[in-house]
Amino acid sequence: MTIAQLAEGISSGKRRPLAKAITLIESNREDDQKKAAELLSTLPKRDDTLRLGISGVPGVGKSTFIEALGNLLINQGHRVAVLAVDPSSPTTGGSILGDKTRMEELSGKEEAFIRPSPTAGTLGGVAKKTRESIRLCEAAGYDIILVETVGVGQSEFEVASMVDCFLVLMLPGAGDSLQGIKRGILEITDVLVINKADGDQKKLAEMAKSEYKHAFHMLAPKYPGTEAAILTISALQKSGIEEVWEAVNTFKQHLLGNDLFIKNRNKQELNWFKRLVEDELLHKVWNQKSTQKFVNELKQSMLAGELSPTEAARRMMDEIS
Ligand SMILES: Nc1nc2c(ncn2[C@@H]2O[C@H](COP(=O)(O)OP(=O)(O)OP(=O)(O)O)[C@@H](O)[C@H]2O)c(=O)[nH]1
Ligand SMILES: [Mg+2]
Repeated sequence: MTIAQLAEGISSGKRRPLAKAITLIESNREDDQKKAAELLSTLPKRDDTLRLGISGVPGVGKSTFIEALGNLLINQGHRVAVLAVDPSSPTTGGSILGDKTRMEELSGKEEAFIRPSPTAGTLGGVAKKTRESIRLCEAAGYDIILVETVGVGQSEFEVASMVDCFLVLMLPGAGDSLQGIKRGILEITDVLVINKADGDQKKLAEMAKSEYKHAFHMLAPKYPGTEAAILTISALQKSGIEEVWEAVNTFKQHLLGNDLFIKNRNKQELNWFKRLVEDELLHKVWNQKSTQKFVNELKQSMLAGELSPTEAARRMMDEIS
């Protein structure tokens, strides 16, 4: 299949070519990477979509929530893609979307596209593929892209930097230990959802809600004029899901109304470009054959106490510039 045929297949909205294209961009082979770049450049860029990040600790109910929200959106006429950024190593085997059983109804629907994350490599590598997969899904006519990530380590920050709206799922009772929640997470959160607000956890969830509210008041808002929305839901009982979607939309309208939506996407794109260049540059600097000998000499001199790191860095810069 040629790239043009693949692009045509994607644009026609078929799932098979889309899946094939994602496999192509996930490949690390150089010729595949070239083809992937060509493919991406032939596909149109869309700004009428919504990229929603969904994060939360293992077991908080991400899959159950995505099943409920995804079905609601499809019933409203949307087409929904679910992608994952999974920082877990292949040895621990924690694949985020491995539990497709929790998304049984959604994964059977024609209007849904669910893609498990690639085998974990470096986080930056997985994130790179996810960014490109978002573009492919949009070109294939999916207007809502859910990017799921497990709330451990750096992955939330990666995901927050590639979506329009960042939603965090929390457990009731977690409010007791607000200190335990990384302040940085609240700073990047647009919508905070306390899940499992059912049965005897209902009261606990309401308490957590007011604690989070208080915590947000102590922070500078992510965007001027808006406050993070805080809601309680039960993903299992499918209650409160519509309200979450309303909160996401209110947030999106705020961005659109203040000309921030596109600005934000542009900013994300330029930041990503900058990071790619920096990564490549660093890789080149440390791995280029011609500088290896020089670097080794500098290291020797430093260890022998003949050269300070500052002076060594200065010489290194002179050498490569
Ligand atoms: N009581 C209650 N249980 C829930 C709710 N949502 C999910 N659960 C249960 O919590 C467990 C974990 O749910 P998942 O949806 O698999 O959670 P997850 O965040 O996707 O978990 P990982 O994929 O392991 O990160 C399951 O047993 C669900 O049935 C809820 O709203 N209320
Ligand atoms: Mg899950």
